[in-house]
Parts: sequence; C-alpha cells; structure tokens
Amino acid sequence: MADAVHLGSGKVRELYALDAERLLLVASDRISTFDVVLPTDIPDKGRVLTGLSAFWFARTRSICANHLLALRPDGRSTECRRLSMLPIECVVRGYLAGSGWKDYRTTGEVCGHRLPAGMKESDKLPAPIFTPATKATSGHDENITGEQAAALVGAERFAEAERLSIALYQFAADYARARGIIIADTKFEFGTDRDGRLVLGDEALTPDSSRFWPADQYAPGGPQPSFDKQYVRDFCEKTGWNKTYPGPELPIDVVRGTRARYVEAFEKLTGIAFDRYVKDPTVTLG
Ligand code: Q0N
Repeated sequence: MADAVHLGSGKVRELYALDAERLLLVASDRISTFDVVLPTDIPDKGRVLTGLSAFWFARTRSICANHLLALRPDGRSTECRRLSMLPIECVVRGYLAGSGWKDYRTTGEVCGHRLPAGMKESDKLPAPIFTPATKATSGHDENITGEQAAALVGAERFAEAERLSIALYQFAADYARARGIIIADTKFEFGTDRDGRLVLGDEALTPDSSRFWPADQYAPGGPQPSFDKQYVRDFCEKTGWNKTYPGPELPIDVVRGTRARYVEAFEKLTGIAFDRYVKDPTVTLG
C-alpha cells in the first residue's frame, strides 16, 4: 500500500487510489450505531463484510457487472475498478422499516410508491420497491421520488438502476431467507465504466448496507431486532447515552457477542467456515 493515495473515508471504510483504473476499498473493524462510530472495534467485522460482499458479487455477475477485481490476502481489502459513481443511493425495500415506515405513516407513500392502507411497522411489502435517496454531503441521506432521481441521472439510467437493484435484492433476499436471514432492505451504489456501462460498486448486501433480521424472531407490528447490532444497541440504550458523539466504549461481552453475530451471518449466508475465509479469502469467489 506504499503507493496508494488516500481518497477518502467513510464512517467505517477507507478508499485509496492504486492507479488510474483501480481503487482499494479497505473495511475497518469500526462499528457505528445511531450514526455514531463507537470507540471500540469489533474484531474481524471488516473481514466479514468484505467476504460477504465478495460472495454476493461473485454470485450476481449474471444479473449485473460489478467493480470487484481482487480480494487481498488480509481479507478486508478489495481491489476495485474505478467508476464514475451515480449521484443517487439505490435503495430497495422489501419490508416497511426505518425512514420507509416513517414516510408511510405520515403520507401513505414511500418515495412516490403508494402502499396498501393499514400496514404495520416491519410488514412485508406486496413486492419490493425502489426508493432512491440523495447522497447527503453532511448528515442523513434524503429520500427522493423516482422523478427526482431520474432528473439527476437521466430517465434511461434511472430505469436500468431500478431494474438491476430490484433483481439483485430479490436474488439475495430469497437466498438469505432460505438460510434464516431476512434482508429487509438494502442500499446499492452504481457507477459507469469507460464504455458507459452500469456497474455495481461499493459494498453490497452486507449488514452495514442493509437491514438483516433473524427470520425466526420476525414479528411485524414493531421494530425488529438487528441480526448484527442488537447487543450494541441494547447496551447503548442501557447506559443512557444521548446518541451524540462520543459514543460509549463497549464491554468485552458485548464485543464478543457482536463479533459472533457477524461471523454467524457470514457462515449462514456463505456456507463457508469463517476460519477458512481468513486463511484464503478467495474461497468466497467460487
Ligand atoms: C466510490 N464511494 C462512496 C469507502 C466507500 N469503484 C468506485 N469507483 C469510483 N468511486 C467509488 C467506487 C466505489 N466503491 C464510492 N466513493 C467513491 C463510498 N465510499 C466512501 C468512503 O469509504
């Protein structure tokens, strides 16, 4: 990494330029909750997310091209094709949660999709919906209508991004549901390559870019426990923390329990022992 130029930081990931065509995406072990990065790392979280993302990239190539070029032996770094990113977040929702639930409760719609009356929080939608958002430079992403998104990227790009996003979500949600995990919603980021083709970038279908719920505890009519972050959230609620920076340090039992949940999600979804992944990250690509 001696000659990699740091391009930017997300809350938990770093992006470097390798050369004119390639980037390096590095997933740290940092965890955020209530939008605040906590001072305590979750060991191997970055590897779990990188491995899961690579697993999905390898299995969705027939739906959509993606930016993955190679996994580094550290298991947390991905060499990617450099793209020109679309200025929208491509969110797909299969269930009514988060800002989708809030918008439905006040308007009966989510991003211009009119939904049946009388739905409860966390209900499954009649069919997955595409609910784009703008990339907020500061603070929270803002939901926009399809018309607003089409004005930002063009009507044809919008239609293509919508079709690919729904197909990717449908594939992964069916796959995960058969393995005990509900993917309630997810966010994709697409870019275009030099030939103008739409390519899936970023991380994909991880617990950081999606809501993962344990299927055996699914009970609509209220919020669902998070597959990965529930121990962290419960601990943070218990401390009386006001959810502004800085967050609390996590006790060792919360760290261990949370790490175990990430590893469990990885193993349930991929069918690969996490130890095997650590020895050879390319096992996810088969
Ligand atoms: C890119 N972001 C937003 C890492 C994640 N393949 C690509 N080509 C060009 N640009 C990007 C990608 C990708 N992926 C994606 N920013 C640039 C997410 N970042 C935020 C910082 O941490």
